[in-house]
Amino acid sequence: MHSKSKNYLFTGMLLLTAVLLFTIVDHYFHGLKATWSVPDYYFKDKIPFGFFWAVVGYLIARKVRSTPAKALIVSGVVATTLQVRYFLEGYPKSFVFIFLFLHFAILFVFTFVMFAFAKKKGNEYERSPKSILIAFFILIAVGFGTYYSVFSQPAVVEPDRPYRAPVSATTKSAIATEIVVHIKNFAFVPKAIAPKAGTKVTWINDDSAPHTATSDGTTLLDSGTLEKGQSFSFIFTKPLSVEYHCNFHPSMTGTVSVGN
Ligand SMILES: [Cu+2]
Repeated sequence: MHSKSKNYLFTGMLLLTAVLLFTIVDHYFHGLKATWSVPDYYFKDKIPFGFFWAVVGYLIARKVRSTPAKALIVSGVVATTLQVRYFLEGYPKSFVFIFLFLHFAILFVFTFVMFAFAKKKGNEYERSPKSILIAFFILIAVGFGTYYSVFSQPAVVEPDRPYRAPVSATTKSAIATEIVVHIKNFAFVPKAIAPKAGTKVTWINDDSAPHTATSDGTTLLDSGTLEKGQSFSFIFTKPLSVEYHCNFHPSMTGTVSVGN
C-alpha cells in the first residue's frame, strides 16, 4: 500500500477510536440524570456523524504541526456541528451551550491523546504496518466496548405483564372509553387529544428515559415519574382544556381538550 494512503487509514482509525471512546463517555454521562437523558437513537447517530466531521476537522487541521492545535480544531468542528444539529432539532439553548462545552472538552482530551500517540509512533507520513496493526486492535477493542456499553443496554426488563391489567366487565361498563397516549422518543403521541367527558386517558412511557405528564400551572394532572413501561391514568370528568408537559424535558408538551 502507498505510504500516503496507509497514513490516511491510520488517521481514520485513530479518529474513529476517539469518536467511539467519546460515545462511551457521553452515554455514561447522559445516563446519570433524568434531565440529561436523550433518546436512544442519539448515540447511534453520533458515531457516523462524529466520524464524518472528525475527518473534515482533520483535513482542515492537516497542515497544523502542533498536537494541541490539531486536537483543538478537530474537536471544535465535531462539537460545533453536533450542537448546530441539536439546535436545529429544537433543543433548548441552555442544553445546546452546556453540551457544546462538555462535548468539546471531552473530545479535545481524546483527540489530543490520539494525535500524541500518532506522533510518538513516528513520522506522520511514514506509518509502519506495525503501528497500523496496533491502531487496528485498539479500534476493535474500543468498538466492542462501545457496543457493550451503549447498544446492549443493561437488559432493561420489559414489564412481565401487559401494560394494563385486563379490564374486568364491571370496570369496562363504568368507563365509557379510553384513550392511550404513548410517550416515545421524547414526545407525547398523539400530542393533542380531544376526549369526551368521562373518558379515561392513559399515558404509557415507551422510552428508556423517565418522563412525566404534568399540567402547566395547575395541579390537575401529575403523573409523577414514569419509568420505562410504567403508565398513569386519569379520568376527565368535565369539559376543559389543559396543556401539559414533561417535568424533565420541558420541550415535551401536549394538550387535552375535553368536550361534552
Ligand atoms: Cu420527559
